[in-house]
Amino acid sequence: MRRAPSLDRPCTIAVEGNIGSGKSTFLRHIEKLGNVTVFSEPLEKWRNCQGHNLLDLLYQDPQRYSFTFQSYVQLTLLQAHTQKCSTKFRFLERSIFSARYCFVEKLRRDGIMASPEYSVIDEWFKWIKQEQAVGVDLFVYLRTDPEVVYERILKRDRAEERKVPFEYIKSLHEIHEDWLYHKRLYECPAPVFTIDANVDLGMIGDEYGRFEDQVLKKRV
Ligand code: DGT
Repeated sequence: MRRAPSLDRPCTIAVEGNIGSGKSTFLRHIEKLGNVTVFSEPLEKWRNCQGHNLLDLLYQDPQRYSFTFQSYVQLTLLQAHTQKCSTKFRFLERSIFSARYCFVEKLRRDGIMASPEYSVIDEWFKWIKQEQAVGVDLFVYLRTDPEVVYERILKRDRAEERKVPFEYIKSLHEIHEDWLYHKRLYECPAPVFTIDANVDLGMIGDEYGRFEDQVLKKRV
């Protein structure tokens, strides 16, 4: 059951897309427009949970640490969803929905996350969805080709991601596509605005402008 958004709740927009699709770049642009609050992905929390780099542990030993990682991802994204803000729009980098429907889904399909671990994450997720104010009004999908984001990941050379294989990125792409574009995986709890994010990130202004005209200006 979805909670009805309260009338004074800001319009909540979750920015989604494959690893390296340009979510941070998009959000840095949006932040400059003013009258918005941006909750960036809690990556630094994932890298330092009481001194533990959970992201690194996840990639080093996914069988052992995927449950640990997804538990903390779910908590930190819930914290982002429920943070108060006084602006008309608030933007989230990712959401509990993509964590569950894309990443946990991938771990389950690959048999990396054990079935009881998956069930516990899923029960938490269902409880959060029902009991907490995690409603999203719109998803922005930064749509990319897996080859393009893979190049970007190699180029940015984030230490934890050095061993991520192309196959992983490709199948995460397919899951995002099935969820947000073809809408044939789980539910999509809000409309989706798709942006072509293959364009070089330095020249993506036209795509961003289309979003501002069709979404932000219409709702002011
Ligand atoms: P951007 O700005 O589009 O380049 O975004 P990224 O790539 O900095 O951010 P994101 O969320 O796509 O990924 C950051 C890292 O965290 C990346 O190695 C994938 C990982 N990650 C994010 N969320 C989850 C999750 O729920 N589960 C798993 N297993 N990994 C996740």
